[in-house]
Amino acid sequence: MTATDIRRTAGDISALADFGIEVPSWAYGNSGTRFKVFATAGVPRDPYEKIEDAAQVHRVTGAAPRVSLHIPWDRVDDFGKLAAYAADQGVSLGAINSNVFQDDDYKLGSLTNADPKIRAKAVAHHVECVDVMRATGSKDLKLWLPDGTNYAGQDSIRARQDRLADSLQKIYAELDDDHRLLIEYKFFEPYFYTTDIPDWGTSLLHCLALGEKAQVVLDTGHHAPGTNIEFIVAQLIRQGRLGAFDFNSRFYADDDLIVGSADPFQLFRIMHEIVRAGAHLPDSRVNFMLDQCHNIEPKIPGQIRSIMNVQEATAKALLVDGDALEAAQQSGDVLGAHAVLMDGYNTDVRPLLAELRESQGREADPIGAFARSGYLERIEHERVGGNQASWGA
Ligand code: LRH
Ligand code: MN
Ligand code: MN
Repeated sequence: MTATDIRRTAGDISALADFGIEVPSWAYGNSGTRFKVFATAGVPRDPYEKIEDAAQVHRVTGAAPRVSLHIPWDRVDDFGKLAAYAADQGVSLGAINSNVFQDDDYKLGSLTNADPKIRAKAVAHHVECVDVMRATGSKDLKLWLPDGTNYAGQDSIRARQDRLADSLQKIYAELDDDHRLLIEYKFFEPYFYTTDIPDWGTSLLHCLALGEKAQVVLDTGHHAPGTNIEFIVAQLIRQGRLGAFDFNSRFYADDDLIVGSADPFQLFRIMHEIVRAGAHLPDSRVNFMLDQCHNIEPKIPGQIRSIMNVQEATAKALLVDGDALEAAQQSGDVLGAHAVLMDGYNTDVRPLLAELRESQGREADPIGAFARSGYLERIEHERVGGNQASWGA
């Protein structure tokens, strides 16, 4: 998208009609920390019920058309059948997330392990995930690597990077032409003396070595407090390597609370970089995903709120007057440029979003629409014995 195109869209939020946000299957199950997992009535008992819940979020928002799966949490016998069920529910299956953090064999690392047999096992898990993608029609394989070390001298930092590069190459070689390998980074947890992919630079270096189908995932919760995330967004866009977001905010143990809940301005600043670059448009292929759990709040409304927060931040970013901003920036008008940005942020976009939903035949208020649907009461009654669907499953 050129600067002229961006100017034409200023003041117009219609681009939001095609702006989809992917929801995670694990948001609907019980979750918590290693200290406590809270139980909630009516949580899904299997991946089918997770998809049914996710479909409710799309029904009332019109903005959550895909569901990410986590393997093995969402393993089923027939993934084609699961994809068909999703289609019946009005959604599709999105990114396939691998999991190398719940197996004793991976105590000293998975793709980085010094033992070639364990590395081969971790690579084979990703090959299984690629097979799942072929069955579901998913295009993105998402890898978060928990590997790292606890003690100085425990393992060679460089050798671990070499082993990782080698394992990643083997996984990359399995991808189909239209597949992508999305590599996530996280600066902490669980190992924290060294983390093997702690930052966007490390992720990007591996992506550059692999090829164009490898792109970086930016999980908003995976940074040190005070990090300027929008700078990272801008830099990855420049390199054509921003593959996806995991949206959340980092105020509960791991990182997984409702995005934009404590710092909506940060979310706006991120979406401003996205909109300025045209990366919100479907052909940019940036996958905007939520990676969240809802521990003390109701889960489906928690997801709906999250979708609304992303929509509000994006709408405000779309309202920033690109012409005025560029003119102020070019002329060195520091306060003028800042004021243009703040005008976008300070606009109440809720009526515009309500109008958009009504124009799509939906209720203006998605939270109210869900509450009135009776869905929550039904699942609380019908689903007995729902499982912990993420950590420790
Ligand atoms: C790791 C992470 C990663 C996992 C998800 C459950 O903290 O962000 O994306 O797959 O949480
Ligand atoms: Mn994540
Ligand atoms: Mn995380």
